[in-house]
Amino acid sequence: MKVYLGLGTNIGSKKDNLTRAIDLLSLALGKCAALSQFIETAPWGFESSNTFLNCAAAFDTMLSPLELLSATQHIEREMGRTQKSHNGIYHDRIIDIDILLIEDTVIESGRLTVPHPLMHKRTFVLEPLCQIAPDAMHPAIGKSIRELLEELLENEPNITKG
Ligand code: PH2
Ligand code: MG
Ligand code: MG
Repeated sequence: MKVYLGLGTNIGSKKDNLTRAIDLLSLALGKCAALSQFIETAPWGFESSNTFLNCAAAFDTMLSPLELLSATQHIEREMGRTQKSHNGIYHDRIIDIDILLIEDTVIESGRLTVPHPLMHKRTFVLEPLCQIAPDAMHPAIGKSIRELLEELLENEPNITKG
């Protein structure tokens, strides 16, 4: 099935970090079916002097949602990620891999929430995702990625980054 992931990094060699993560994800998940541009964004939700590089990617995978979560977390650790975000407290990171969409699946379990609960509020997620999947539907909100991005930009016309 097709899954959409959001990737972000704001320390180290950011371009290399995203490229390495995509390579490792292809090995663990299956073929990378689409990759957005890498876009520079301002830190959202926390203060840092390190800007982000974000992208979105689609993979064709046979993994179950929880296997997918384990694989992404394993790659984050393998690449040297130490601190995880908790209760909206964010930290600088070498790599963050977030599960955005898994086809039209809706999951709310202790370990995993899909679609990603904040994706529709974040231009750093929707902009790259819209490059590769403008017509993909958010199964809980019932709107396409393009519609969600347009709404977000209308509501926050001055915020083009982050
Ligand atoms: N990720 C966060 C919090 N804030 N800001 C930007 N620009 N890019 C991110 O990937 C990002 C963020 C939580 O994971
Ligand atoms: Mg994240
Ligand atoms: Mg994360």
